[in-house]
Formats: sequence, C-alpha cells, structure tokens
Amino acid sequence: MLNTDTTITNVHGRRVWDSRGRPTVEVEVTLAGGAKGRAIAPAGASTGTGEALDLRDGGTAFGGLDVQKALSGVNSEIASALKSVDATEQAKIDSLLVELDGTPNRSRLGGNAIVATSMAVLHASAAACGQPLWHYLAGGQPVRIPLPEIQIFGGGAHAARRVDVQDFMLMCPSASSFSEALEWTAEVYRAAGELMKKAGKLQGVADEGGYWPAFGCNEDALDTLVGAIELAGLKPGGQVGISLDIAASEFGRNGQYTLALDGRTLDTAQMIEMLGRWLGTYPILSIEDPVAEDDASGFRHFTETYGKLCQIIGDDYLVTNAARVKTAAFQHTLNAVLIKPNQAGTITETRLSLEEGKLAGFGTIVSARSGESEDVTIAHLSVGWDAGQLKVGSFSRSERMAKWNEVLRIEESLGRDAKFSGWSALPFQRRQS
Ligand code: 2PG
Ligand code: MG
Repeated sequence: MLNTDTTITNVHGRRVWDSRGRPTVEVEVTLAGGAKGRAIAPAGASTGTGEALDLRDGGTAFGGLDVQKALSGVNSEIASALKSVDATEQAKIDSLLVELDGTPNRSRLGGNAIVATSMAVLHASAAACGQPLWHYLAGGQPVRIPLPEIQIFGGGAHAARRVDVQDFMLMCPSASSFSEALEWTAEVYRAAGELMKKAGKLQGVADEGGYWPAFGCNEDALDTLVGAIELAGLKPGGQVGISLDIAASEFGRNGQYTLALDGRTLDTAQMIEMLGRWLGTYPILSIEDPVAEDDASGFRHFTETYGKLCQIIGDDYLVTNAARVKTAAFQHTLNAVLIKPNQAGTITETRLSLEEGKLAGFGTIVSARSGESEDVTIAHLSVGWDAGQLKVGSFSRSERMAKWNEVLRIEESLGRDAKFSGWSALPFQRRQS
C-alpha cells in the first residue's frame, strides 16, 4: 500500500474528444492519500437497443453530440454523492451511481458519465494500492493473456454500409503468445493492404482502422482475407482463423435481412444458410450477432446447427446484461458473450455479466467500441478478469494500438508466468486441419 487513504475527495468531469472527433466524457477521481484515477467513455455506432444510453446535448453544435449535460451531472450530483466514500468499495459506488441516476437505461445522468466515473474510481483504487490495474483486479487469481480478435476490413455501420458485414477479423489461437499473435496479424494486415492496392481497391481505413471495404460482395472480402493470410506465409485454418461480426441488427428486423450490396432480402433461414455456406468455405472460428437482436429463435437455430463448430457471440442481443446472459445460457441461444463496460453501465455490472458468461461455459470477449480513445482500461479488464479474449478493432490508429500495446506490456511483465489463452478461450473443440 503506497497511499493508504482511499477516501474519495474529488470527482472531476471534463470534455475530451474520441477517435471519430466527437465529444466524450473523461472523469478524474482523486483520493485522500493522493492517488488519482482517470477514464474516458467510449461510444458505439452499431448499438443494441437494450444498452445504457449516452447523454448528449442535442442542438446544432457538434452534430448534437456534445456532452455538457453529462459533465454537469458528474461535476455536481455525482461528485457530491461520491465525496467521502471509500473508492475500494466498487460495488457500493456503482450501485450508488445506478440509484442516483434512477432510470433503467441511465438516460438521466448518462451512460457516458456513469461508466467513465465507475472506471475512474477503479483506476484510483488500483493506483492507491500501488498495483497495475490488471493485477488489482485479478486479486491473486490466475490469469491468461487474451486471444485477440483483430479487424482487417471494416464494414457495416463503420464504413457507410459498403459491405454488410461489420468486422472481418483475424484470430490466431495457434500462436504461442499474444506477442506472436500480433506479429502474425501485422503480416496479414500488411498483405491485405498489398492485395487491395494491386486490385486498385485501397481506399483508406474505416472507423476502427481496418481497410475500407471496396469490395463487390461480402465473399470478396472473405476471399481477400484468406489470400492475405496465405500471402503472409501463414496457414488459413491451421494457424490463423477468421472472426466475423455480422452486426445483423443493422440490416435486419422481424426476420427480414436486407443486404446493402445487391438489395436482396433474406429471411432468417436464408441468412443462416448463407452463413453456414461461409462456415463451410472459409476458416471461420467465430461469428458475432449472426441474426438481429429481435431474432432469439434465429440465434437458437444457428447455435443448434453450428455451435459445435464455431464461437457464436451475442453483442447487440445480450448488451452485456447479466440477466440476458443467464437466459441465453438456459435457452442455448449462443455460446459466447461480448463484454462492453459502457453497454452494462458500470464496472460491477460488467463483471457480473462476464461471470455469468463464465458460469455458462461461454466464450467471454472484452470489447472496445467503434468510438474510442487512448483509454486502455479494457486491456486490463481482459487480463485481470481472465476473460480469455479481447476485441479492440484493427491494427492501425493509436486508439486501437494503445490497447494492443498495453497487453504486450502486461505479457512482458509476467515473463515466464505469462499464459496465452489461445484455443482455451474458445467455447468449442478445436478442429483438426
Ligand atoms: C461491435 C462494436 C465494435 P460499435 O459491434 O462489436 O466493433 O461496434 O462500438 O459500433 O457497437
Ligand atoms: Mg458487435
């Protein structure tokens, strides 16, 4: 213990800017012993209807996205409620924040104000204990370094619907370490850029740093990704797999899915058939939100059919909500849960959802949002909570690289004790290839 007094003396909110150049909330918490903690709220573009709501000012400035109302809540109500409370009592603080807000979706004080405060309190506690955040969170329990899901092409809501699928990602479960997984990814990312350049399709990057998908169809992107893996000298399937976030709620509801590229409308059965075809053709290890958030029976059908071959993740469908994770486990609607702190609202609720996922034997993936910053809290959550997997976006732009680089530092600090999760993070038996 370096600074023993963990009583909160000050909570300060300020406006900073996110990776899309939009206003967001940063909160700084100071403790009596001098320790400080700071955190920045991220923001999604493809949001689930059940997630905590950000409070935005509306009006004309910055497209209505300013956060002055959220900041004034932090600097008045939230600051007075947390003054003199012990920062190490995270659960108590988080329920205080939830009660203070008083709405089911954080719409009064704002999910952005609340999550940034909750995370800043956590950072301050870890700092007071003189421990790196991941270590403080682990509390002496064994941890693994997470398997990264890294975007190569962006799409969907992050690239003006240029292709339907939102994230075309790489997974390297056969790598021997996190650092080797990043080396392989770096080679594939470079090779994909070369292939796009050769085809005259290199047009910059999408919101999360993946290449802008100047493809004629979703399959073009998949073929190029497999080509890039081969060009990088790696073996698709055996060494390196593909992970997709379909984010189907963005183009489907009531069992109808309209593809942007060719204007075709598919029903749930046809969507599942198309994804099944991709599973048979490409080395896909993971699929997120294969059908829309209102399509529980589609999820169940997809999982019944493919759950033994591949990870099936609920993002918009589960919105990091512990009760929803529990129901999904009971109904076998999927086998993995995406964990986003700003969907849940607070650190305590986020952890509850993760624990519920682990209890069900699900894959658990801590995830960034498409609007991010230099904040690296999620890198620590993924290690400290032993989530097994981490999704941060692509392999470019510093709001993404900051998180990957932070995990590298943690892995190095563990030395020989560092255990890369690899295949153990996935909720299905490894296939022979
Ligand atoms: C997702 C995330 C990250 P967003 O859908 O998983 O890719 O996107 O933050 O826009 O919801
Ligand atoms: Mg998603």
